[in-house]
Amino acid sequence: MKTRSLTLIAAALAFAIPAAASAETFSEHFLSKYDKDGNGAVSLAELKKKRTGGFKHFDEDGDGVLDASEYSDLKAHQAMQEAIHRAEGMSDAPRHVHDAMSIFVMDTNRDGLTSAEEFLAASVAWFKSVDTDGDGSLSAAELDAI
Ligand SMILES: [Ca+2]
Ligand SMILES: [Ca+2]
Ligand SMILES: [Ca+2]
Repeated sequence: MKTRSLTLIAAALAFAIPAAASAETFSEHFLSKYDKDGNGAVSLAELKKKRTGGFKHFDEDGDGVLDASEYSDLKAHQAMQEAIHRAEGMSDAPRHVHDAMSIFVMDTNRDGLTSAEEFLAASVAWFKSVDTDGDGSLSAAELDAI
């Protein structure tokens, strides 16, 4: 009987994964994380606040810079998120977002560390590249165009 119920669970999972695929678009996912005032768009202030929190989370020793070990934790976390989104059938947008948070982009003084300032500056540059109508906020349409 146990085998039978496992088979049923497997069948249910096989059904549930494609169903989840169409459940959330990239913009819905991004807005749920970043749009704190719920107006359907992400302002630069909202992005900075969320990214500042993210930086503090990964700056484990709290010295204001991401060293190689902290940076590799950040990248491992991002790779895991990308794998989950891929399995859910989301577009490749998460990878593009994470590419903008690469040390090659962020570490502008080339000291091998990412400071909080460098981290935020890269986020602001990314924000401006996605805000194609230049109104200072990221709409669902702009996010889905990534
Ligand atoms: Ca908002
Ligand atoms: Ca650190
Ligand atoms: Ca915009």
